[in-house]
This record gives sequence, structure tokens and C-alpha cells, in this order.
Amino acid sequence: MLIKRSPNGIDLPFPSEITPRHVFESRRDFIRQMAVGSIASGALLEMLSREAFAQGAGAKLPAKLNPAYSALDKQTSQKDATHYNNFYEFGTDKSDPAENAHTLRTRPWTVAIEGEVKKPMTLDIDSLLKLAPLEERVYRLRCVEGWSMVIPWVGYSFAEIIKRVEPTGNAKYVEFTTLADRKQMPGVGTRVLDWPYVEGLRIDEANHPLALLTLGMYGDVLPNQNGAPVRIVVPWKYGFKSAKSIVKIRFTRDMPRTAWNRAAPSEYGFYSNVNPEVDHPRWSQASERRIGEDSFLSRKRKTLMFNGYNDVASLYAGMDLKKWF
Ligand SMILES: Nc1nc2c(c(=O)[nH]1)N[C@H]1C(S)=C(S)[C@@H](COP(=O)(O)O)O[C@H]1N2
Ligand SMILES: [Mo]
Repeated sequence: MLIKRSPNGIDLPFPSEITPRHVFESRRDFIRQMAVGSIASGALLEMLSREAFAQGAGAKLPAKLNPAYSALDKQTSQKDATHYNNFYEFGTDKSDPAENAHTLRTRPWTVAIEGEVKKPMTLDIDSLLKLAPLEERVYRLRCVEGWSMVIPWVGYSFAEIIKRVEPTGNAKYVEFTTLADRKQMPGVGTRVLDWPYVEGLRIDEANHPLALLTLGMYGDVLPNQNGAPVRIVVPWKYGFKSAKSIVKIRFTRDMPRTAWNRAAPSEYGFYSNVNPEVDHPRWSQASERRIGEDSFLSRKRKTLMFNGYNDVASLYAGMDLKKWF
């Protein structure tokens, strides 16, 4: 498990740590207002981004920053975020996805949306791009293994999809299924997991505006190793809830049987909210190592409840989160 440091090797202090809180917060409000003032350019950005996406991997996918949903933490370098990955369909080493995922064909690509919905639909990538305005959102991503990154994603709230397919009254959960094609994904020939990779959310979780249908990162279309052409990002949950390269989205009555929960139910619960007070059976979850920031293997940061996304707390009111881990 080797960690590549950012090219310049400089670890800057975080504004939230070196600035008194009230100064820090007024600065944040200022940045927010600046961004709101420039919303008029949004339509132009959208046009540009659709053009660019058609060109495929490495193409630009510009989007307007949504400051209300963006962390101010220093961003992980694009190099680290694209070369230190978990995507077991391409191998279990952190460097495997970057090395192997070039065999994934991301066009043509369709996502079937089905199950307990009034309007089932199959959407291709162009339709997904046109579905709602693209936003850039800088999210913390906390892996269950104890490391974290800060990544500027491009996409829109998954709620935009929910609105359009009109779930029936029976829809209580949403299940996300990743492509599982041995020809394109060497890891699918191994038995590390029971493929396809399946993840799931309760429908109110999926409807929370923070849950991001993601098509890009760092202003580009998603690199294959990060889940091209479309994935979900659920920033208050451990990273494995954020399924990559999605081909099917199913609305269900029953709690989905997720790949990690089936593989090790005592270690990976359905909810898997980031929670410093509930340890993994084999290690503590109280702290984390920010990739590119800390020295090799040391966990210098305290892990925050819900990864710092306190907005979501009301989704779990009255639930014992030690039981529903
Ligand atoms: N299909 C699929 N999705 C996946 C995984 C995987 O192995 N297969 N790994 C998960 C884990 S453990 C993490 S931490 C994140 C990593 O996302 P990133 O590589 O874009 O940072 O993807 C998640 N989504
Ligand atoms: Mo992870």
C-alpha cells in the first residue's frame, strides 16, 4: 500500500485550522455570494460541457461551483485522486484501477432505471448530461479503510432523477448496480466479491440533495478508474457506498442486498454512515489519514460524525446508529 505524495510535496495548513472561526465563516459567506453573483454564465457552461463530454475520456466537463455544498478543505491532487483507488473490478491494489481501467468502454452506455417507479426509463449518457444543470461540488470522501480525500466532483443531485421517474408508494430503497463484464474488467474474473457490485440507499437518503449523480471530477469527465461514465457519490457514508460505473438503478420495497454486506455482514452494514464512535470490528474509525497531507500511514485527523455533513442527521433521528451501522 504505497502512497504517492502531491508533486510539489507541500502540505498547506487548512483555513479552518489557522483562522478564527468568525473570520473563517464570514470569508465563506463572501465566497458564496461571489458565486451566486455569477450564476448567469450557467447556461453557457452547460452547452460547453455537453460538447466536451462527447469527446470522451480526458475531455473537459466544466460546471459551476455550488459553494453551499462544497468543503473548503484543501483539495487532494488530481494525480492522487486518480491513482489511489478502490475499484475491485480492476484489481485490489490501489494502483490497479489506474493501470487497468483503460479497457472499460464508456460509450455507448445506458443506465436502466426500473422497479417501483411510475416512469421506468433507460437513459444514455447524453440524456443524463441534459437532465439537470451540472454543478461542481467539493466533497470529502472517507474510505472505510481509514483514509480520506477531498475531490471536486461534477454532477447534480440524485433527487433530480427520482423526481423524473416518479417512485410508487412501495419504493422504500434504491439499489445501484455496477457493470460486471469480464471482458472489460479483469477483476470480475476473480472471487473477491460476488459480482456485480451492488450498493443501496434508503429512498430518503437517496433524495437528500447531497447525494450526487456524478459524471465528472476536476472539471473533466470521470476517468475510468473513478467510475466512468456515471457513479453516485454519497459523502456522509463510507466510500464503498458510492458505486461506480452504474448500469442499473432499481427502486425496491425491500432493503437491497449489497455486495459488501453479503461478503462480511458483521463488518459492513447497510447504512455505513461515517461514524467515529462506531469502530470497524478490526480497527478504529475515530481518525483518518488525508491522502497527500499526512506523513506515511499516520492518521492525524479526527473523523467527523457523518464525515462533517451534519445536515443529514435528521434522516437518522431516533435510530441507534450502533445497531444500524
Ligand atoms: N463498482 C465499484 N464501486 C466502488 C468500489 C468498487 O470496488 N467497485 N470501491 C468503493 C470504495 S471502497 C471507495 S473508497 C470509492 C473510491 O472512489 P474513488 O476511487 O473515486 O476515490 O469507490 C467505491 N465504489
Ligand atoms: Mo473505500
